Amino acid sequence: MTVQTIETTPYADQKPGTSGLRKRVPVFSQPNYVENYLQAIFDSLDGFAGETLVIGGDGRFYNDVAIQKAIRIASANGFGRVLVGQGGLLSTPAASNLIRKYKAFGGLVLSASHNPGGPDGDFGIKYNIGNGGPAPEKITDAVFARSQVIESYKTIDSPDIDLGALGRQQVGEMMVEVIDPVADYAELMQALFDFDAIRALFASGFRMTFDAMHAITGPYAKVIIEGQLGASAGTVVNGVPSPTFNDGHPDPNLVYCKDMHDLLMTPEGPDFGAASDGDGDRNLIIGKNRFVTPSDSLALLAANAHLAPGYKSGIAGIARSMPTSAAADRVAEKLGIEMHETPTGWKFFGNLLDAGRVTICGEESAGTGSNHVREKDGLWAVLLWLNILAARRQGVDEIVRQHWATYGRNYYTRHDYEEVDAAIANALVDDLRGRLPTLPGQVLNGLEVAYADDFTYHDPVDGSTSAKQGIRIGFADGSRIVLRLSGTGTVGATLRLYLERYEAADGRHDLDTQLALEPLIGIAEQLAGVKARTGRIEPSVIT
Ligand code: VG1
Ligand code: CO
Repeated sequence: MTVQTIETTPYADQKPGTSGLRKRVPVFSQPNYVENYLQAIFDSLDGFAGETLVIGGDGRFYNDVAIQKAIRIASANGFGRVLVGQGGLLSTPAASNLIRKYKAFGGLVLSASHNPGGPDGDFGIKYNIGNGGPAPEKITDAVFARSQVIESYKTIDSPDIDLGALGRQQVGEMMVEVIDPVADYAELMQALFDFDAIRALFASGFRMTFDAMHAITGPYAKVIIEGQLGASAGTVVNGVPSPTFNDGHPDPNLVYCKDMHDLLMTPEGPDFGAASDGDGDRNLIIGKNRFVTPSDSLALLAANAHLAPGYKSGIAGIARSMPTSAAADRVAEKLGIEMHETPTGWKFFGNLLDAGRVTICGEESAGTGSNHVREKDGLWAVLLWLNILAARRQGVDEIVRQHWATYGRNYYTRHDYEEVDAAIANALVDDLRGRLPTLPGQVLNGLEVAYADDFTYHDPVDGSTSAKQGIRIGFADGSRIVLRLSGTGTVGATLRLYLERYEAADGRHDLDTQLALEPLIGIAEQLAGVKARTGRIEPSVIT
């Protein structure tokens, strides 16, 4: 086996987005495309000679091909050891845990999350640093810059390793260890949650359904929920990872999990329903007759976390992404703990978690997590919910209603306009940005604009600044309109419009969400003209 230096030329489009580099498989399959990007990552890092690299993915189409390339390039660049999940599989939070637990230098997470997979579907590569979390902007910017001038990459002429066989295999000077993808993660969950109490809940007749969406969490959920917690066989559905997600869309929302939602709304249905996405970092929570919005789930988990052994001495603080509703802010206020508002994307939580300033983080896009890893964690959220249900001996609906009666309710929705012409989307955002200074003080549909800006984040830990993170328009009554462009799409542009209205603790909490937000939806259209300018009659997805 000899190390080789192969000449190459740059690809212009290797700029990482919200969560690493995401492109269609045909793009990733171009000659040297993966090799260039991996070499650009390694060229942007220092001091990894002889160190450990964790590699794993959600099992989607092209996962196996990319992993073999990554192993060769890691070996040629001087890593000492690679830890890879059996079959090339690792959920995103499990990869984060392995990096931390085995003190790896970093890791490669191969996934396009909730985007569809297959020969024409999406693929993605994300680099995580030694704390287990996504690389900060400083590194992703350097990787992009390097990818634009790359002239060669290093690899080694070695045969493919057998990803099916647990144990050690040598690749050049580097050792590859194929490990059980589930064991370390399950051990971590046992340390955080009261498994006895959850086992007793299931033994008492509590029924749940967990939809793994033919994606990565199937093996994890089967071992933990059916195996260790004793839920009946068949609780986990769609539990075998498929390279094409069975031709589905592994996005745990009310569109792609409609059947489960409908089942939970019937008397015969189970007590609790949950789902996770392609790479296992998102979660959907539905109780009997009650869908819990991700923003509410964040607030509820923060308010009740002390009921789980891992958080019994309380939480240090909460962080949420800017477009996430302010429901969690009210919990932080009551608990007298720090509250942080960060740009979209998990990488912005890393510093706050590392500094011990926050314990629980969340995003409106179905992501919640804690300081146990440095990624959002779908199964963690499900297990924390189960722990809370077991401890409180109440149903989800009752817990949610009591929460609103204590803190008030933040009605919240997100309207996505997908595959919009990029030029139209950019012009629309630029125009609105230009008019922001004129808005404060104006009264629109009876609501007074309190502030209007393009969100700039000042990281309180490292002092870095991230500008242009999304337009925020706040009203005197606490309502908000947020507009931003997605950084994860692979076709055209996706416009995300986020709408929020606060109803106090003694207000009405039983309104239909879309109706409750109708006045704000009207104002947003008046200000941004998304429908008028894109020619769309309605959003592609409403969550
Ligand atoms: C979306 C979500 C964001 C999330 C990101 C990655 O980004 O809005 O909250 O962090 O996906 O999630 P964007 O830029 O498209 O709005 V995942 O599950 O891909 O790792
Ligand atoms: Co994901």
